[in-house]
Amino acid sequence: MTTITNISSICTAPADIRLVVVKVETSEPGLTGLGCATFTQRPLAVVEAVDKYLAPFLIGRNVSEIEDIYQSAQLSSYWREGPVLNNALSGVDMALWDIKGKQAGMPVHDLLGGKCRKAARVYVHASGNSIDETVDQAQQHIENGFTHVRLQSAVPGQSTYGTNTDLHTHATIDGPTTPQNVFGPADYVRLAPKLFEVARDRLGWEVELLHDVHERVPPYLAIQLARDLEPYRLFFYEDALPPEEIEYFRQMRQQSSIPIAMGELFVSLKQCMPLIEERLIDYIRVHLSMIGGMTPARKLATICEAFGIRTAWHGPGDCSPIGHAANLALDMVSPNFGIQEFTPYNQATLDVFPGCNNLRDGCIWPNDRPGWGIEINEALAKEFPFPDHPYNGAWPAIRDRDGGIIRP
Ligand code: GCO
Ligand code: MG
Repeated sequence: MTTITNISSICTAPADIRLVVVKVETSEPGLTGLGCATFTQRPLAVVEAVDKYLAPFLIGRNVSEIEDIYQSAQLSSYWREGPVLNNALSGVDMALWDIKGKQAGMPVHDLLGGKCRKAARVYVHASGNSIDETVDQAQQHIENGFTHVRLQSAVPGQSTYGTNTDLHTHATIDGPTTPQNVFGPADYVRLAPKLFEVARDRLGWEVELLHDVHERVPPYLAIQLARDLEPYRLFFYEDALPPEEIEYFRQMRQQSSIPIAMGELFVSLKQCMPLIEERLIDYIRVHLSMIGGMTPARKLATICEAFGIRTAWHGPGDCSPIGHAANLALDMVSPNFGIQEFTPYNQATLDVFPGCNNLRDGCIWPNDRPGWGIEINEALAKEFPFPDHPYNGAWPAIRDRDGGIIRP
């Protein structure tokens, strides 16, 4: 029997974004696994949960019992779920899938039933401080072979998600509201249709365009914008409402034919169920480590398949290459795959994580090596310590012109 002998967390930021990767060591010499546990706004809380709670609970367990380890570890705190505990659990869970793959000599997608496509088509981000800047960048992506591009453009003088004006790092949380952290939902909702009008004009109708609202507007404006964007034939309309307002998807569905993608703020599989059961969305886009890892995510993929909902797993920069590999494994095996969000790696990330999946022809390709097929160079990882971050990673408040909080 192969057992868990050690569980530890590796903190690294090769792209200046704080990543947490969990390493599980086993009684078999040289056999280790890696899992993504990245909650970039609260990484040290996750590290504590791994080191102080999961490690003592799980050392000695049989590595083969992934499902039972998942269930028992989750219930070991009695109160469960939430992004901190889920990320900690995901780190261990993904590492165990990596280990199982290495034991079997198979990539994880083979353990899950085998590929039903050769690669996963991705969407990338175009963002700018003006509409023209955004569309120029989209043009570049298209020239580089991408077929799906998400467009975000800043409202002049305001902090707007997905653009350079979205100042996660330098707005002050209790200082005066500066132009940088002001956001007017109505201004943004007026601008976004113009962005897509220009984009269709300049880019044509072949390219697939996407947009992320980042849960920043009240429900009635999210519904209005859905209708206003309809003529531009978006591939999907992303995270229009926060998890607290999901009942409004019913009205959005009735009033607009725009394809709806939702889920990056969800922190459990069960939270997704009302939207799935009523077929209120077209794409599920949870962040795998935020719902607890591969074990719940593969169930979610299958549940969605039964309801005709496609997958679009969250793939931002604050997801380690191990997390991206887990996304890709599901993309490979899911008949209901829709699209994969992807943030191209910088050179430092490629160096720290040898084996990163390959980006080519607008798709990511698995490397077909056992497990995730990705290693970590721990010595090099240490050369990219967490950057200093205002409030140690907490996000600054985004405020309406009157000073009221905007609730993403
Ligand atoms: C996306 C997301 C991200 C999140 C980030 C939060 O669609 O990729 O909205 O950009 O904001 O993951 O840490
Ligand atoms: Mg998003």
